[in-house]
Amino acid sequence: QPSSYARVHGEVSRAPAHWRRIDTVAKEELREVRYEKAVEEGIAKVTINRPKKRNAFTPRTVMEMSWCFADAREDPTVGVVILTGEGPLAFCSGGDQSVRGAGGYVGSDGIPRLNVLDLQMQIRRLPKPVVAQVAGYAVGGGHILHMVCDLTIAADNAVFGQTGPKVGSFDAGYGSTHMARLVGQKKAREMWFLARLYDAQQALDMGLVNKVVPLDQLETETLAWCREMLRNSPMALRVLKSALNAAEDGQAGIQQLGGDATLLFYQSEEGNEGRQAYMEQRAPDFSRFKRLP
Ligand code: S0N
Repeated sequence: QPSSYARVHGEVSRAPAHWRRIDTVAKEELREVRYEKAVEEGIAKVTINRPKKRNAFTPRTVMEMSWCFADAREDPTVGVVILTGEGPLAFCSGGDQSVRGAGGYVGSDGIPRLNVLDLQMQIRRLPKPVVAQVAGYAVGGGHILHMVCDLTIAADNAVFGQTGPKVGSFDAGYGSTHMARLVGQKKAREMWFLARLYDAQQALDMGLVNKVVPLDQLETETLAWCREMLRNSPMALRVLKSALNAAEDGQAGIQQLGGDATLLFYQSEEGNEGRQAYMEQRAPDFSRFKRLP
């Protein structure tokens, strides 16, 4: 006896799907982003390259950044990633308002997207430090991108702020909640509700950035911070990033931290005893491993 829903809508088809096999996923060229590596040092640099638009991002820009961050994650020679904007005038001015439509930012395929939200999570989950190198404006969605980076080095000409309430947008995710963790609830509400802009010194004073330097020393200073981190234990940095994320990110944060625990366990003798025993079809012998307090 079909349900009343099935009587109205018909039965859901149980026919086999017509699968079309896809053997390659095309590697795309970078048009709106520049990607570089200091290979000998283990530093990757992602540069938003739309200076005429103050490095505003389109869905395409965001996709290109995402491909670069994926590469930096997968490349075991990369230890630190820098995110920056082309030129001295802007780090990033947020979503490109000229391609904003109903439902998001519209790319050449005509599909509206808010894919910068995925990029924010990608940067946050990348198990290597990501450093924002900020000259000029970091506003709107561009301000959020620097906030989700692990560290921010700012030039003395940097300007920070949210413009959303002025242009009819907002970020109620990390853009609000992570900001409040960085600068406190009152200041976060001020930044969002009044949509003012703040200079580099003000940003430093409220804990939004780690260091302010003259514009002509920005890259030198950023590189020095990267090199200092690269001297330290990559696993220690990885687990610390996960732990600091986990305090904010709920189950997703625990999953990241848990993944790091698994990674470490797989590298241990104790973890390998289980695998070895399975492969040798014998009972595992965990008796030699201490139960530490
Ligand atoms: C950055 C500002 C303050 C720079 O002023 P300045 O130096 O006087 O330059 P302008 O003459 O204003 O700009 C130069 C040229 O660049 C164009 N341009 C600049 N910014 C943008 C932009 N964001 N979109 C499109 N074009 C931009 C100017 O039009 C000018 O072009 P020409 O030369 O042809 O006249 C100043 O430019 C400024 O205030 N810009 C706008 C800042 C802004 O409001 N950004 C958008 C804020 N909103 C978002 O970012 C939402 C983002 C988003 O995707 C999102 C959505 C939902 C949930 C989350 C998010 C998220 O981001 O996380």
